[in-house]
Amino acid sequence: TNRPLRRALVSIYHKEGIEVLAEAFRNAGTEVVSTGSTAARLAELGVDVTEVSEVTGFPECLDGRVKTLDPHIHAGILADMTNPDHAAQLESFGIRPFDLVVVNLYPFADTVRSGAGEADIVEKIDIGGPSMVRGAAKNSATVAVVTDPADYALVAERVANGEGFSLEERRWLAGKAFAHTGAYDATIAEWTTRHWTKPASIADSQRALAGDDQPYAVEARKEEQFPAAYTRTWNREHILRYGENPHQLAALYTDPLNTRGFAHAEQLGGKPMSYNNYVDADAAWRAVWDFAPQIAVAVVKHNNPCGLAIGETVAEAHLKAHACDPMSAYGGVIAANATVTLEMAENVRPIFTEVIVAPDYEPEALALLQAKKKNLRILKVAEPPTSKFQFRQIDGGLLVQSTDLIDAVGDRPDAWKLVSGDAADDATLKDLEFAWRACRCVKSNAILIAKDEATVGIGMGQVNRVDSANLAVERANTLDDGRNRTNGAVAASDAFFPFADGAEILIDAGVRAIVQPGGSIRDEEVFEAARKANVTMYVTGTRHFFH
Ligand code: 93A
Repeated sequence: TNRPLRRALVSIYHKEGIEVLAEAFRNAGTEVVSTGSTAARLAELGVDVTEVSEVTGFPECLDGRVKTLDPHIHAGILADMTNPDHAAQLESFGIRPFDLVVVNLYPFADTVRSGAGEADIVEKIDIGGPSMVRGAAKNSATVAVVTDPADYALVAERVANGEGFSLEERRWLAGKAFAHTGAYDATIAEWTTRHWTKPASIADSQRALAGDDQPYAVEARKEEQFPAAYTRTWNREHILRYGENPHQLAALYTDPLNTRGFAHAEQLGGKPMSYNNYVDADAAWRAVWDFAPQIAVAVVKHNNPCGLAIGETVAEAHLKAHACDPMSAYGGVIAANATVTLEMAENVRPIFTEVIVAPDYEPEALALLQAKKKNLRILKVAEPPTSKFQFRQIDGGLLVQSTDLIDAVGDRPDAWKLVSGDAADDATLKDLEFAWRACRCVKSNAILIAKDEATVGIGMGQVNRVDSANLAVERANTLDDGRNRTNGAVAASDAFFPFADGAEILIDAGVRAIVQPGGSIRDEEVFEAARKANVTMYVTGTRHFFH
């Protein structure tokens, strides 16, 4: 089934690696047909090359938009030479078949990422290239197709030894080629559907055609915010050492249209990032940005915060966050939403830490961490989190939701309703606001106790709210120095109290104010428990489940 590579069609945008091909073609005397600048480069390298326009009898035109789109090329690619009728037809047209097609497509994603304008981006939508690739891949019965420069050496070997590829090998190449054009088109679809959204005129016409005189149904409005399918493909950035456990495979994939976001963190020191490092550091990174423009630091372990605080300085925020639960902070991940200072770096130095992530580092801070903490993974991420949507895989499907951003960044709790006790004074209100924002990054059921804009006890991930409340109180009051940190503190609950018992645990522990969504059918019982103890309670009307 091997077919010698006697005639090749080569059209490659990136010319890296072309020397390898040129040398093989030259020595084997392969007939090479090629497009404009590829032909020029091959000729420079001493290959006897035929221009595509010579084969088609038609000049490349429309600024290169039409080069290879011609039956003289495509019949040569698509003729199944194992079929005598195809062979006879080609013969009658005076067209010779290709045995090899090597294509490297216009760099669409690179052009988007470079920040180029729309006209440049559109011009980089390759039409002729994918047509050749798909034609050759369809006709793997007789044609070998190569889209991956990593395979050039393989092609050179098979050109040189005169053997070409077997059917099995051509099919493998065809699969790679279809994956390549599929991903290429998916990326184009992602960009176009994101940038060219449904205009009101279309929505109007569709509504009229459906006989709907209602002004914009809610469902329709929601639907328009989602693409029909998530078409974007992801680039495999690198293989990770292992997954959540050493026996699991893992890799990091990134969005081909984006160089932003946590996945593109710049690593300035330490061991390679592990799967769990990425999960925890990303959680910590998202947590601190809920507080911007205030300076915040989070310490995260196993995807949950074991300390979170805001401060006048980043060093102060870190000390406050660390003090919440120094035992759990061992081996944790630290995130800051402000430049790490030398003072903070000195405080971090004695603490065993897996990862630190921040928008930047003072030069002396970075030097200290690099010199004194060789294993610490130091990450720099220039911008706040970018994801507007979150994805979660379920078996056979994908759940998509918009990111929970309500009450983040600067929203004042004006809409909170006082349901028990006196209105909070400014300091208490600040703590309540802090606690309410902080409980968003705690796995449900979340009960979070805070004082002086720092967490002091966090109850997370429990299957009932009473356990979470007990855990939060216990964590707050088990420091070596025996301090009672719940007395006079405030508490937040990520969702309503279904019964009064959870709230009562907090009240008995001495908290002076509680914020929670409200909405339980037993709200009155919960409010009554707070009123009896003269504890301030606000309901927010929104909740922050986080599973
Ligand atoms: O503009 S195109 O879509 N029209 C075509 O007919 C065509 N044929 C090949 N782009 C086309 N190509 C692409 O040109 C190839 O995919 C390759 O990326 C590039 C190579 O052109 P050159 O050899 O002139 O650099």
